[in-house]
Amino acid sequence: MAAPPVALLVLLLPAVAGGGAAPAWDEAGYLLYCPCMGRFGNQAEHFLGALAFARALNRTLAVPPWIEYRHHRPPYTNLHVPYAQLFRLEPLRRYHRVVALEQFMAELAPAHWPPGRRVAYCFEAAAQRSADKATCPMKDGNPFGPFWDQFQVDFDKSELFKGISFSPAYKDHWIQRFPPSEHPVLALPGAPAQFPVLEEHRPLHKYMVWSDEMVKKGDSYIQSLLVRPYVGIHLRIGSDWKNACNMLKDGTAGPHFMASPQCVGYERSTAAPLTMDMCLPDLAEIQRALTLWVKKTEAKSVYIATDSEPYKAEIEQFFQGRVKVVSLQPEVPHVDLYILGQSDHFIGNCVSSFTAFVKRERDVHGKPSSFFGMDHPPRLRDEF
Ligand SMILES: Nc1nc2c(ncn2[C@@H]2O[C@H](COP(=O)(O)OP(=O)(O)OP(=O)(O)O)[C@@H](O)[C@H]2O)c(=O)[nH]1
Ligand SMILES: *[C@@H]1O[C@H](CO)[C@@H](O)[C@H](O)[C@H]1NC(C)=O
Repeated sequence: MAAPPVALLVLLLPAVAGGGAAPAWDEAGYLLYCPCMGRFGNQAEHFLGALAFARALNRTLAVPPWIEYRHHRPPYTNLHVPYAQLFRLEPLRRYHRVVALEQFMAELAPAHWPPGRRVAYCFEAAAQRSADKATCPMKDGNPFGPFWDQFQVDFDKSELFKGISFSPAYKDHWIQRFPPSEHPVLALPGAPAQFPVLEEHRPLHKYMVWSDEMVKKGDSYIQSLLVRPYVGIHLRIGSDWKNACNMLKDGTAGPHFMASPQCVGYERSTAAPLTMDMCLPDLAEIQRALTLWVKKTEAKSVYIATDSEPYKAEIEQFFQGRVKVVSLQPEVPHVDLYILGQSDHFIGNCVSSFTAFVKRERDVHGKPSSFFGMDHPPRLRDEF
Protein backbone atom coordinates (compact mmCIF):
# COMPACT_ATOMS: atom_id res chain seq x y z
CA MET A 1 0.00 0.00 0.00
CA ALA A 2 1.28 3.49 -0.86
CA ALA A 3 2.04 5.74 2.09
CA PRO A 4 -0.63 8.42 2.62
CA PRO A 5 0.45 12.01 2.09
CA VAL A 6 1.76 13.73 5.20
CA ALA A 7 -1.13 16.18 5.29
CA LEU A 8 -3.62 13.31 5.49
CA LEU A 9 -1.65 11.65 8.27
CA VAL A 10 -1.79 14.82 10.32
CA LEU A 11 -5.55 14.90 9.92
CA LEU A 12 -6.00 11.23 10.78
CA LEU A 13 -3.66 10.77 13.70
CA PRO A 14 -5.55 12.54 16.47
CA ALA A 15 -8.71 10.65 15.58
CA VAL A 16 -6.91 7.32 15.73
CA ALA A 17 -5.37 8.27 19.07
CA GLY A 18 -8.81 8.46 20.63
CA GLY A 19 -11.09 11.30 19.74
CA GLY A 20 -8.94 14.36 19.22
CA ALA A 21 -9.02 17.29 21.63
CA ALA A 22 -9.78 16.72 25.29
CA PRO A 23 -13.48 17.09 26.06
CA ALA A 24 -14.54 20.37 27.66
CA TRP A 25 -14.51 20.38 31.45
CA ASP A 26 -18.00 20.08 32.90
CA GLU A 27 -18.62 22.75 35.55
CA ALA A 28 -21.48 20.63 36.89
CA GLY A 29 -18.90 18.15 38.14
CA TYR A 30 -18.09 14.46 37.82
CA LEU A 31 -18.98 11.24 39.57
CA LEU A 32 -16.35 8.51 39.85
CA TYR A 33 -16.72 5.12 41.52
CA CYS A 34 -15.18 1.69 41.65
CA PRO A 35 -17.47 -1.20 40.60
CA CYS A 36 -15.97 -3.03 43.52
CA MET A 37 -18.85 -5.37 44.43
CA GLY A 38 -19.46 -8.72 42.78
CA ARG A 39 -18.91 -9.98 39.31
CA PHE A 40 -20.51 -8.89 36.06
CA GLY A 41 -24.19 -9.22 36.98
CA ASN A 42 -23.72 -7.30 40.21
CA GLN A 43 -21.60 -4.64 38.54
CA ALA A 44 -24.23 -4.15 35.82
CA GLU A 45 -26.99 -3.58 38.38
CA HIS A 46 -24.80 -1.08 40.20
CA PHE A 47 -24.00 0.63 36.93
CA LEU A 48 -27.67 1.37 36.25
CA GLY A 49 -28.11 2.83 39.73
CA ALA A 50 -24.95 4.93 39.39
CA LEU A 51 -26.12 6.23 36.03
CA ALA A 52 -29.40 7.35 37.59
CA PHE A 53 -27.57 8.91 40.55
CA ALA A 54 -25.25 10.87 38.26
CA ARG A 55 -28.24 12.24 36.41
CA ALA A 56 -30.05 13.14 39.63
CA LEU A 57 -26.99 15.13 40.74
CA ASN A 58 -26.44 16.46 37.22
CA ARG A 59 -22.81 15.32 37.30
CA THR A 60 -21.08 13.68 34.34
CA LEU A 61 -20.63 9.98 35.06
CA ALA A 62 -17.10 8.70 34.58
CA VAL A 63 -17.97 5.23 33.30
CA PRO A 64 -15.61 2.73 34.95
CA PRO A 65 -14.16 -0.36 33.32
CA TRP A 66 -15.68 -3.71 34.30
CA ILE A 67 -13.63 -5.71 36.78
CA GLU A 68 -13.08 -9.31 35.71
CA TYR A 69 -11.60 -11.72 38.19
CA ARG A 70 -9.26 -13.90 36.20
CA HIS A 71 -7.55 -15.76 38.97
CA HIS A 72 -7.81 -19.30 37.58
CA ARG A 73 -6.51 -18.66 34.10
CA PRO A 74 -4.20 -16.11 32.53
CA PRO A 75 -3.48 -13.37 33.43
CA TYR A 76 -4.21 -14.70 36.98
CA THR A 77 -5.22 -11.29 38.23
CA ASN A 78 -7.96 -8.68 37.88
CA LEU A 79 -8.67 -7.50 34.38
CA HIS A 80 -10.11 -4.04 33.80
CA VAL A 81 -12.24 -4.18 30.68
CA PRO A 82 -13.20 -0.79 29.21
CA TYR A 83 -16.97 -0.29 29.11
CA ALA A 84 -16.77 0.39 25.38
CA GLN A 85 -15.25 -2.99 24.68
CA LEU A 86 -18.59 -4.60 25.57
CA PHE A 87 -21.12 -1.80 25.13
CA ARG A 88 -21.39 1.43 23.22
CA LEU A 89 -20.95 4.68 25.13
CA GLU A 90 -23.01 6.73 22.71
CA PRO A 91 -26.49 5.37 23.60
CA LEU A 92 -25.88 6.25 27.27
CA ARG A 93 -25.73 9.91 26.21
CA ARG A 94 -29.38 9.83 25.24
CA TYR A 95 -30.02 9.56 28.99
CA HIS A 96 -27.15 11.52 30.55
CA ARG A 97 -23.65 12.91 30.08
CA VAL A 98 -20.90 10.29 30.37
CA VAL A 99 -17.18 10.03 29.76
CA ALA A 100 -15.12 6.83 29.94
CA LEU A 101 -13.06 6.83 33.13
CA GLU A 102 -10.00 6.04 31.00
CA GLN A 103 -10.58 9.23 28.99
CA PHE A 104 -11.29 11.25 32.12
CA MET A 105 -7.97 10.15 33.60
CA ALA A 106 -5.96 10.66 30.41
CA GLU A 107 -7.40 13.95 29.22
CA LEU A 108 -9.15 15.76 32.08
CA ALA A 109 -7.47 14.66 35.28
CA PRO A 110 -4.01 16.10 34.50
CA ALA A 111 -5.38 19.66 34.47
CA HIS A 112 -8.51 19.40 36.63
CA TRP A 113 -7.98 16.52 39.05
CA PRO A 114 -4.22 16.37 39.49
CA PRO A 115 -2.38 14.51 42.26
CA GLY A 116 -2.69 16.51 45.46
CA ARG A 117 -6.31 17.44 44.82
CA ARG A 118 -7.88 14.00 44.86
CA VAL A 119 -10.59 13.83 47.47
CA ALA A 120 -12.34 10.60 48.49
CA TYR A 121 -15.95 10.65 49.65
CA CYS A 122 -17.48 7.97 51.85
CA PHE A 123 -19.87 7.17 54.67
CA GLU A 124 -18.56 7.97 58.11
CA ALA A 125 -19.18 4.32 58.98
CA ALA A 126 -16.79 3.21 56.23
CA ALA A 127 -14.04 5.52 57.48
CA GLN A 128 -14.42 4.10 60.99
CA ARG A 129 -12.35 1.10 59.92
CA SER A 130 -9.29 3.25 59.18
CA ALA A 131 -6.53 3.90 61.74
CA ASP A 132 -7.47 7.56 62.24
CA LYS A 133 -11.18 6.75 61.82
CA ALA A 134 -11.42 9.54 59.27
CA THR A 135 -9.96 8.13 56.05
CA CYS A 136 -12.08 6.58 53.31
CA PRO A 137 -11.04 2.99 52.50
CA MET A 138 -10.59 3.73 48.81
CA LYS A 139 -7.71 1.38 48.15
CA ASP A 140 -7.94 -1.18 50.95
CA GLY A 141 -7.55 -4.68 49.57
CA ASN A 142 -8.72 -6.27 46.33
CA PRO A 143 -10.32 -5.08 44.04
CA PHE A 144 -10.12 -1.55 45.50
CA GLY A 145 -6.33 -1.06 45.36
CA PRO A 146 -5.71 -2.48 41.88
CA PHE A 147 -8.67 -0.54 40.50
CA TRP A 148 -7.26 2.89 41.35
CA ASP A 149 -3.67 1.78 40.80
CA GLN A 150 -4.38 1.14 37.11
CA PHE A 151 -4.72 4.94 36.84
CA GLN A 152 -1.98 5.70 39.38
CA VAL A 153 -4.57 7.35 41.62
CA ASP A 154 -3.92 7.99 45.30
CA PHE A 155 -6.28 9.96 47.47
CA ASP A 156 -5.11 13.00 49.38
CA LYS A 157 -8.02 13.72 51.63
CA SER A 158 -11.38 12.32 52.73
CA GLU A 159 -14.80 13.90 53.01
CA LEU A 160 -17.22 11.94 55.18
CA PHE A 161 -20.99 11.95 55.13
CA LYS A 162 -23.82 10.32 57.03
CA GLY A 163 -27.58 10.44 57.23
CA ILE A 164 -28.02 10.41 53.47
CA SER A 165 -28.44 7.59 50.99
CA PHE A 166 -27.97 7.21 47.26
CA SER A 167 -31.70 7.09 46.74
CA PRO A 168 -32.97 9.71 44.27
CA ALA A 169 -35.04 11.13 47.14
CA TYR A 170 -31.82 12.60 48.63
CA LYS A 171 -30.74 14.40 45.49
CA ASP A 172 -31.11 17.91 46.96
CA HIS A 173 -29.17 16.92 50.08
CA TRP A 174 -26.28 15.77 47.93
CA ILE A 175 -26.24 18.93 45.86
CA GLN A 176 -26.28 21.12 48.98
CA ARG A 177 -23.70 19.05 50.84
CA PHE A 178 -21.30 18.79 47.89
CA PRO A 179 -21.86 21.62 45.40
CA PRO A 180 -19.74 21.06 42.27
CA SER A 181 -18.06 24.47 42.66
CA GLU A 182 -16.31 23.23 45.80
CA HIS A 183 -16.45 19.50 45.09
CA PRO A 184 -15.91 19.09 41.36
CA VAL A 185 -15.04 15.39 41.45
CA LEU A 186 -17.02 13.07 43.69
CA ALA A 187 -14.98 9.87 43.93
CA LEU A 188 -16.60 7.00 45.82
CA PRO A 189 -15.21 3.66 47.03
CA GLY A 190 -18.21 1.77 45.62
CA ALA A 191 -21.22 2.36 43.41
CA PRO A 192 -23.75 4.96 44.57
CA ALA A 193 -26.48 2.43 44.04
CA GLN A 194 -28.41 -0.39 45.59
CA PHE A 195 -28.28 -4.07 44.90
CA PRO A 196 -30.43 -5.39 43.42
CA VAL A 197 -31.20 -2.55 41.03
CA LEU A 198 -34.29 -0.51 41.96
CA GLU A 199 -37.39 -1.30 39.95
CA GLU A 200 -37.55 2.25 38.60
CA HIS A 201 -34.00 1.97 37.25
CA ARG A 202 -34.57 -1.26 35.32
CA PRO A 203 -35.69 0.56 32.15
CA LEU A 204 -32.29 2.29 31.96
CA HIS A 205 -31.04 -1.00 30.62
CA LYS A 206 -32.22 0.16 27.21
CA TYR A 207 -29.21 2.47 27.09
CA MET A 208 -26.84 -0.50 27.48
CA VAL A 209 -26.31 -1.45 23.87
CA TRP A 210 -23.82 -4.16 22.93
CA SER A 211 -20.73 -3.03 21.05
CA ASP A 212 -20.53 -3.79 17.34
CA GLU A 213 -17.79 -6.29 18.07
CA MET A 214 -19.98 -8.20 20.55
CA VAL A 215 -22.95 -8.16 18.17
CA LYS A 216 -20.81 -9.54 15.39
CA LYS A 217 -19.32 -12.25 17.55
CA GLY A 218 -22.65 -13.22 19.17
CA ASP A 219 -24.61 -13.24 15.91
CA SER A 220 -22.04 -15.41 14.19
CA TYR A 221 -22.30 -18.02 16.95
CA ILE A 222 -26.09 -17.95 16.72
CA GLN A 223 -26.02 -18.35 12.95
CA SER A 224 -23.50 -21.14 12.89
CA LEU A 225 -24.65 -23.17 15.91
CA LEU A 226 -28.36 -22.63 16.46
CA VAL A 227 -31.58 -23.17 14.56
CA ARG A 228 -34.50 -20.85 15.30
CA PRO A 229 -36.69 -20.83 17.16
CA TYR A 230 -34.38 -21.58 20.10
CA VAL A 231 -34.89 -21.58 23.85
CA GLY A 232 -32.03 -20.19 25.94
CA ILE A 233 -31.52 -21.38 29.51
CA HIS A 234 -29.26 -20.20 32.30
CA LEU A 235 -28.11 -23.00 34.59
CA ARG A 236 -26.59 -21.37 37.67
CA ILE A 237 -25.79 -24.58 39.52
CA GLY A 238 -22.11 -24.48 40.51
CA SER A 239 -20.87 -25.25 44.01
CA ASP A 240 -20.81 -21.62 45.23
CA TRP A 241 -24.40 -21.30 44.12
CA LYS A 242 -25.45 -24.50 45.90
CA ASN A 243 -24.09 -23.05 49.13
CA ALA A 244 -25.97 -19.79 48.61
CA CYS A 245 -29.26 -21.58 47.89
CA ASN A 246 -28.87 -23.69 51.00
CA MET A 247 -29.62 -20.53 52.94
CA LEU A 248 -33.18 -20.81 51.65
CA LYS A 249 -33.69 -24.15 53.34
CA ASP A 250 -34.00 -22.84 56.88
CA GLY A 251 -36.48 -20.22 55.72
CA THR A 252 -34.62 -17.19 57.13
CA ALA A 253 -33.81 -15.67 53.74
CA GLY A 254 -37.38 -14.60 52.92
CA PRO A 255 -38.63 -13.95 49.38
CA HIS A 256 -36.02 -11.26 48.71
CA PHE A 257 -32.69 -12.94 48.22
CA MET A 258 -30.10 -11.44 45.85
CA ALA A 259 -31.76 -10.75 42.47
CA SER A 260 -35.07 -12.43 43.37
CA PRO A 261 -37.30 -9.31 43.26
CA GLN A 262 -37.16 -9.77 39.47
CA CYS A 263 -39.49 -12.76 39.78
CA VAL A 264 -41.17 -12.65 43.19
CA GLY A 265 -41.96 -8.94 42.83
CA TYR A 266 -40.34 -5.87 44.38
CA GLU A 267 -43.08 -5.32 46.95
CA ARG A 268 -42.11 -7.35 50.01
CA SER A 269 -45.62 -7.69 51.39
CA THR A 270 -47.00 -9.21 48.20
CA ALA A 271 -43.88 -11.09 47.10
CA ALA A 272 -44.34 -14.67 45.91
CA PRO A 273 -42.50 -17.32 47.93
CA LEU A 274 -38.97 -18.10 46.80
CA THR A 275 -38.63 -21.84 46.34
CA MET A 276 -35.65 -24.15 46.00
CA ASP A 277 -36.65 -24.89 42.38
CA MET A 278 -36.18 -21.22 41.59
CA CYS A 279 -32.75 -20.98 43.20
CA LEU A 280 -31.32 -24.37 42.33
CA PRO A 281 -33.42 -26.24 39.77
CA ASP A 282 -32.75 -29.99 39.74
CA LEU A 283 -32.81 -32.08 36.59
CA ALA A 284 -36.53 -32.80 37.01
CA GLU A 285 -37.36 -29.08 37.11
CA ILE A 286 -35.02 -28.35 34.21
CA GLN A 287 -36.83 -31.05 32.21
CA ARG A 288 -40.28 -29.77 33.19
CA ALA A 289 -39.64 -26.13 32.29
CA LEU A 290 -37.67 -26.88 29.16
CA THR A 291 -40.20 -29.37 27.78
CA LEU A 292 -42.98 -26.86 28.37
CA TRP A 293 -41.28 -23.97 26.57
CA VAL A 294 -39.75 -26.02 23.77
CA LYS A 295 -43.24 -27.29 23.01
CA LYS A 296 -44.90 -23.86 23.30
CA THR A 297 -42.39 -22.14 21.05
CA GLU A 298 -41.91 -25.15 18.75
CA ALA A 299 -38.21 -24.71 19.34
CA LYS A 300 -35.73 -26.47 17.10
CA SER A 301 -32.77 -25.92 19.39
CA VAL A 302 -31.80 -25.20 22.97
CA TYR A 303 -28.88 -23.05 24.14
CA ILE A 304 -27.40 -23.79 27.57
CA ALA A 305 -25.36 -21.18 29.43
CA THR A 306 -23.90 -22.40 32.69
CA ASP A 307 -21.40 -21.71 35.45
CA SER A 308 -20.90 -25.46 35.81
CA GLU A 309 -21.84 -28.61 33.86
CA PRO A 310 -24.31 -28.08 31.02
CA TYR A 311 -26.19 -31.44 31.33
CA LYS A 312 -26.05 -31.57 27.55
CA ALA A 313 -26.47 -35.35 27.24
CA GLU A 314 -29.37 -35.41 29.71
CA ILE A 315 -31.14 -32.56 27.91
CA GLU A 316 -30.65 -34.23 24.51
CA GLN A 317 -32.23 -37.30 26.07
CA PHE A 318 -35.35 -35.31 27.13
CA PHE A 319 -36.07 -34.63 23.47
CA GLN A 320 -34.69 -37.90 22.07
CA GLY A 321 -32.57 -36.08 19.50
CA ARG A 322 -35.43 -34.05 18.02
CA VAL A 323 -33.96 -30.79 19.29
CA LYS A 324 -30.42 -29.57 18.75
CA VAL A 325 -28.73 -28.89 22.10
CA VAL A 326 -25.84 -26.44 22.20
CA SER A 327 -23.54 -25.29 24.98
CA LEU A 328 -20.61 -23.13 24.03
CA GLN A 329 -19.02 -22.55 27.45
CA PRO A 330 -17.27 -19.49 26.04
CA GLU A 331 -14.07 -17.86 27.28
CA VAL A 332 -15.97 -14.72 28.20
CA PRO A 333 -19.37 -14.85 29.91
CA HIS A 334 -20.73 -11.98 27.80
CA VAL A 335 -21.08 -14.27 24.79
CA ASP A 336 -23.52 -16.35 26.86
CA LEU A 337 -25.40 -13.19 27.88
CA TYR A 338 -25.69 -12.09 24.29
CA ILE A 339 -26.94 -15.45 22.99
CA LEU A 340 -29.47 -15.75 25.84
CA GLY A 341 -30.65 -12.23 25.12
CA GLN A 342 -31.37 -13.11 21.49
CA SER A 343 -33.25 -16.35 22.16
CA ASP A 344 -36.89 -16.83 21.23
CA HIS A 345 -37.67 -17.76 24.81
CA PHE A 346 -35.44 -17.48 27.88
CA ILE A 347 -35.62 -19.51 31.09
CA GLY A 348 -33.48 -17.97 33.80
CA ASN A 349 -32.51 -18.35 37.42
CA CYS A 350 -34.51 -15.87 39.46
CA VAL A 351 -31.89 -15.38 42.18
CA SER A 352 -29.01 -14.68 39.82
CA SER A 353 -28.03 -11.21 38.68
CA PHE A 354 -26.42 -12.84 35.62
CA THR A 355 -29.93 -13.95 34.62
CA ALA A 356 -31.24 -10.51 35.65
CA PHE A 357 -29.09 -8.84 33.00
CA VAL A 358 -30.67 -11.02 30.31
CA LYS A 359 -34.17 -10.57 31.72
CA ARG A 360 -33.91 -6.76 31.73
CA GLU A 361 -32.51 -6.67 28.22
CA ARG A 362 -35.36 -8.86 27.00
CA ASP A 363 -37.98 -6.88 28.88
CA VAL A 364 -36.94 -3.60 27.28
CA HIS A 365 -37.21 -5.28 23.88
CA GLY A 366 -40.51 -7.00 24.63
CA LYS A 367 -39.04 -10.52 24.45
CA PRO A 368 -40.54 -13.27 26.62
CA SER A 369 -38.78 -14.78 29.65
CA SER A 370 -39.63 -17.17 32.45
CA PHE A 371 -37.78 -18.69 35.39
CA PHE A 372 -37.16 -22.16 36.67
CA GLY A 373 -39.86 -22.72 39.25
CA MET A 374 -42.01 -19.90 37.84
CA ASP A 375 -43.44 -20.06 34.34
CA HIS A 376 -45.33 -16.78 34.42
CA PRO A 377 -43.40 -14.04 36.21
CA PRO A 378 -45.24 -10.81 37.02
CA ARG A 379 -44.83 -7.76 34.82
CA LEU A 380 -42.26 -5.32 36.13
CA ARG A 381 -42.02 -1.61 35.51
CA ASP A 382 -39.96 -1.85 32.35
CA GLU A 383 -42.14 -0.29 29.72
CA PHE A 384 -41.96 3.45 30.21
N1 LIG B 1 -20.03 -18.04 30.93
C1 LIG B 1 -20.89 -18.10 31.94
N2 LIG B 1 -20.53 -17.61 33.14
C2 LIG B 1 -21.44 -17.66 34.14
C3 LIG B 1 -22.73 -18.20 33.97
N3 LIG B 1 -23.38 -18.08 35.15
C4 LIG B 1 -22.54 -17.50 36.00
N4 LIG B 1 -21.35 -17.24 35.41
C5 LIG B 1 -20.17 -16.61 35.99
O1 LIG B 1 -20.42 -16.37 37.35
C6 LIG B 1 -20.53 -14.98 37.62
C7 LIG B 1 -21.69 -14.78 38.59
O2 LIG B 1 -21.66 -13.53 39.18
P1 LIG B 1 -22.71 -12.39 38.80
O3 LIG B 1 -22.62 -12.11 37.34
O4 LIG B 1 -22.49 -11.23 39.71
O5 LIG B 1 -24.14 -13.04 39.03
P2 LIG B 1 -24.88 -13.87 40.18
O6 LIG B 1 -25.40 -15.08 39.48
O7 LIG B 1 -25.87 -12.98 40.86
O8 LIG B 1 -23.82 -14.40 41.19
P3 LIG B 1 -23.09 -13.85 42.51
O9 LIG B 1 -22.49 -12.55 42.15
O10 LIG B 1 -22.07 -14.93 42.77
O11 LIG B 1 -24.11 -13.72 43.56
C8 LIG B 1 -20.78 -14.34 36.26
O12 LIG B 1 -20.39 -13.00 36.18
C9 LIG B 1 -19.97 -15.24 35.34
O13 LIG B 1 -18.62 -14.88 35.39
C10 LIG B 1 -23.07 -18.71 32.67
O14 LIG B 1 -24.17 -19.20 32.42
N5 LIG B 1 -22.12 -18.63 31.70
C1 LIG C 1 -26.53 20.41 34.37
O1 LIG C 1 -25.22 20.43 33.83
C2 LIG C 1 -25.14 20.96 32.52
C3 LIG C 1 -23.72 20.75 32.02
O2 LIG C 1 -22.79 21.37 32.86
C4 LIG C 1 -25.58 22.43 32.55
O3 LIG C 1 -25.53 22.97 31.25
C5 LIG C 1 -26.98 22.52 33.12
O4 LIG C 1 -27.34 23.88 33.27
C6 LIG C 1 -27.07 21.83 34.47
N1 LIG C 1 -28.47 21.77 34.91
C7 LIG C 1 -28.85 22.18 36.10
C8 LIG C 1 -30.30 22.04 36.39
O5 LIG C 1 -28.08 22.61 36.94
